[in-house]
Amino acid sequence: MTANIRDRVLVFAVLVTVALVLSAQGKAQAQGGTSAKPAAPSKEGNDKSSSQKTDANYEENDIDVNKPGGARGPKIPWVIVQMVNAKGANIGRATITALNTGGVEVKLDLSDLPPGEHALHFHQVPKCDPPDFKSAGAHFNPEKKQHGLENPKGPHAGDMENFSVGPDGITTATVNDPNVSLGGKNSLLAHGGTALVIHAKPDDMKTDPAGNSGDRIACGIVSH
Ligand SMILES: [Cu+2]
Ligand SMILES: [Zn+2]
Repeated sequence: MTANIRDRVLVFAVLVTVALVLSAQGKAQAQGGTSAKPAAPSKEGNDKSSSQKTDANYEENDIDVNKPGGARGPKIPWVIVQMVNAKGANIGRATITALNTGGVEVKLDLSDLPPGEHALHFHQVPKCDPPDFKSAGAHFNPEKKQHGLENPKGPHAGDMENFSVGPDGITTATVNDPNVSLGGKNSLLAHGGTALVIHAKPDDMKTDPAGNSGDRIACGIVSH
């Protein structure tokens, strides 16, 4: 009988120990869960730790599509520009990427444009007030040159080749500008940024100051 009682006590003790261990684990998990759930303290903590990261801490080519102005990696900084038309309606976007060879590539993904050839420039003021977009100022020209890729006294840093829009009003054209950067010489992002402007007509590539390219029909701010 005593052996039987001792066995029962042993079994009871083991069960209590197991129960205590399980309950301790449960509490630990519950505490972990509740400390992760409240948005305020946990998120603040995350933001602090991420804001302490400098750009130098990111690996090369580490691109975060959720970061506005997204230039993270030291080698391929890029900026997305939302373009609006004269009515102030969004017509798509331009993606500006710094090229390893210098300069930038401008990839257009736009719709609702008049078919045909159009001028494309960087203008000096990061302000796009429809309908005329005069707020964007003159062509981006930090080197004080004249307008036009074919002008012997040119070009403005913001001058580019024309691009064309299909009969459907859509363009996916890519245009390069070898004379600007996203952080180096003639940076599009310095002094608050610049504006990317599309004109009604093509650029004649030589007439100062704007290549006879007509009205400004679309505009987007280039900034961080
Ligand atoms: Cu222009
Ligand atoms: Zn120009």
